[in-house]
Amino acid sequence: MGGQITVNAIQKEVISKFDFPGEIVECIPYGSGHINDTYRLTVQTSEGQNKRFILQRMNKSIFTKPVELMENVSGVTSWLRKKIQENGGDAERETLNIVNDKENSPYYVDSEGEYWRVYLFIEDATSFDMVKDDNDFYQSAVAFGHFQRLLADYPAETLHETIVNFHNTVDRFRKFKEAVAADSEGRVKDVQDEIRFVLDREELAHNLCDLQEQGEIPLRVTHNDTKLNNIMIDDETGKAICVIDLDTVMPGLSVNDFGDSIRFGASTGAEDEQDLSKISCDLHLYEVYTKGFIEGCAGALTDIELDMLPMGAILMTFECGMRFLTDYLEGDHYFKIHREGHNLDRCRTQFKLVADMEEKLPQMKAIVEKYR
Ligand code: ADP
Ligand code: GN1
Ligand code: MG
Repeated sequence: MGGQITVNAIQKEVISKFDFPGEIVECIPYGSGHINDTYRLTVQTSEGQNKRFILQRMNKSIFTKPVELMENVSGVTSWLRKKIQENGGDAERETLNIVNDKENSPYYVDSEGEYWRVYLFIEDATSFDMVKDDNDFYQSAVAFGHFQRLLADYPAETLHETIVNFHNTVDRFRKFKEAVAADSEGRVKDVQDEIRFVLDREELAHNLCDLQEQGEIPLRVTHNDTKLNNIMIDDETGKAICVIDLDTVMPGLSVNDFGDSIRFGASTGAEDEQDLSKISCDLHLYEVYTKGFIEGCAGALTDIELDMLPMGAILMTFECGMRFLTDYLEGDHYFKIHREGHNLDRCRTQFKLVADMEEKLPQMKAIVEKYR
């Protein structure tokens, strides 16, 4: 193993269980995901070429059934690979590629019982934490819409529900109230305004769940975590080439996939911005995404889905803010934090966005009308 890297004993063990094509010369923490521990590995081949890989320790306390999760990822990536090849695409860059371990398993369980996986690194492409130009955002919208279309006939009954009730906003509301009642960290007294913001919106929390229960809105195979940094944009062409982070691909609502992208990408500030005066929903970016998503879905969306797109944006933002606040109240066990109060900062940006979108709802609806 090369001298420039420091890997701990467990990482050394894990790396030794995969057949990398040379010597490991670098292993660094990578990306800004909130859930898994992600590393970028660089391997030098005997010809002196560098090859890179993503090494991830899956978050077992969140994804409690990692074997089932990897069954989903294997199934979905094989399905996508076939479709990409049929369309003459490059399956090494346009979907995630799992690298099996030496025993031909898609994951390795280390001596401490943690689950690891390796993906080919998607080269010459970037995952962004903020929209840098309209085209990137438009392309990501087309790609997320297209992703849903590619999976439209996927046998949904074979997918495991990797996180039960993941976007069940009513259930999230219930869990939030439990966290407030328990007040395990004594933080309730400091966040009265934020708690009130949630409690005032109990009816809102029901909106899409009720439609789903009544069978008014279809369950589809969706991504469920469509933030901008879960898509790779080609450095040269500016096209969104690959949808990544497939851990939550499950039956879900297309409006939630739309909404989660708006929540993250159409905000004028970062998800954890502390200066709330910088946070609002940029209606221009909202329009850019709406156009791209409707095009990417290519006629697959029903009238009710189209009607509910703006509500999806409000609800995903509300739900996410509520999840950040719940985690803050429970002591920050779920989302990775990098500073004191990080989840509270994240919650506040989400609620600022919700309030702004509530005001802008008529304009958001009018924009959907323009493209349907
Ligand atoms: P998390 O669930 O923690 O968000 P992700 O699977 O999204 O984990 O990975 C975190 C980050 O690592 C991504 O946002 C992206 O920047 C990078 N990443 C993940 N997979 C790849 C890949 N195959 N090629 C290049 N970068 C990747
Ligand atoms: C998490 O894994 P990542 O960082 O792409 C979370 C999403 C949240 C998002 C908020 C499995 O996404 O649901 O919307 O953080 N993923 C999981 O940024 O909970
Ligand atoms: Mg991610």
